[in-house]
Amino acid sequence: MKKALITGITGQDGSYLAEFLLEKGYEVHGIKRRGSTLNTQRIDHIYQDPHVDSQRLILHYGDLTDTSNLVRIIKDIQPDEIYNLGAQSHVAVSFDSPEYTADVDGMGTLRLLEAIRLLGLEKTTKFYQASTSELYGLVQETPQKETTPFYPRSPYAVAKLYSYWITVNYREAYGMYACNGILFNHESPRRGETFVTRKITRGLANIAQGLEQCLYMGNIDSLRDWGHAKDYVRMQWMMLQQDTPEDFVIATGVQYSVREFITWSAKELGITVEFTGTDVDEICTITAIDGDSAPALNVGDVIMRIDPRYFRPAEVETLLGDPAKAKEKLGWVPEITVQEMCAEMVREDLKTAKRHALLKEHGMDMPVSVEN
Ligand code: NDP
Ligand code: GDR
Repeated sequence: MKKALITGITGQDGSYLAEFLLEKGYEVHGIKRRGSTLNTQRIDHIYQDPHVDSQRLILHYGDLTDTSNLVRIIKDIQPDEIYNLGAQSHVAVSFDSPEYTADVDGMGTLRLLEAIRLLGLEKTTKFYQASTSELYGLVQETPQKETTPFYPRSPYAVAKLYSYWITVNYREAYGMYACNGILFNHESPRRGETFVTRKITRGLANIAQGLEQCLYMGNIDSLRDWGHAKDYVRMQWMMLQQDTPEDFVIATGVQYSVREFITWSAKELGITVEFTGTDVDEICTITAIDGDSAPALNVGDVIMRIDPRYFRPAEVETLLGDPAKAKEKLGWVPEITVQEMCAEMVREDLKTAKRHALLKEHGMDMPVSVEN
């Protein structure tokens, strides 16, 4: 039985990858952080009781900032594959916590690679690094492909640039099977609540049910190439099944604006909207309502305003990937469109919002977190 170790198993990608590898028959190990509250919601449905035999999902406490912890875990497991998905992954937050982001997202990768080397596993353990389209930042070429020069625009992207190159370096220096997936934005109903797509689908679902008043957004002109996380974790695994390690861009090859994502999400709730005004005065107003998903709303309601607090000190305005290499060499093509994904996210968030609204109606008010 193959053994995989996933850092960041409690995150969006980690949870889908764990599911995927369990289905493939792997023994899956994951590193989880200790928190003051439980943080395993995304993997609770695949949790396996450690007291029963044949447990194939095993969690270990750990942290990418803790070298001895990582060495001990890897020594104990002797994994065939390591997927380094753990990161402080929020670009805006990286401007607030640049040093911590560098430590986890940059040095964390080095710690794992060194652990593999110190333990003499460089010829047996394959290594996947979660690289990112944020490396392109201020884009030098469109669409972006494996050979496009990098120009990172945030402490997050600069830390990930270090990880990208240290992964290439360990491959070249020590002959390790180590590779980078340069993944463009990918989302799902499990996306963290403060990334833009989920903030929109969850926010609008809450507004439709009368649990929130208005969505406050940053740069809605921003253009992204969005795919579905399920499609992207499949590719992470495929990259480690080749004869030789290589780096791949994973993207859909189509880009849309944040404004368009808001329009689709509203449509899924039966709401037609229009955007008026410019810059920080731009607003989004309801022009028609169809169906019964938005009982709390009326035509003319303003459901989005701009709040400059969500502007970034340096913005990545546009990203568009060219996945031709992944298609040609690995036969990978995304199966879920961004519009299908948006609809799925809205449906899931609406279910939750309806539950909260029902509780509220019966006097069992559970505050909805609007921190974003
Ligand atoms: P998430 O933010 O959903 O998950 C991040 C994971 O990393 C969580 O499990 C988190 O644990 C864990 N983590 C955070 N800090 C540490 C630490 N110090 N030590 C160990 N683990 C830590 O990210 P995604 O699943 O969306 O992304 C996975 C990876 O892919 C990340 O590296 C991200 O930067 C990268 N990436 C993501 C893209 C995307 O669009 N989603 C695109 C390109 C790259 P906890 O649950 O405790 O917070
Ligand atoms: P990104 O994702 O920064 O691309 O990083 P995010 O969803 O946070 O932002 C995408 C774009 O939307 C704009 N935006 C807002 N973003 C947030 N979060 N909140 C807002 O209110 C808002 N308004 C507009 C942003 O300015 C940006 O232009 C994600 C992360 O998953 C990274 O870890 C990963 O590496 C990259 O995707 C690829």
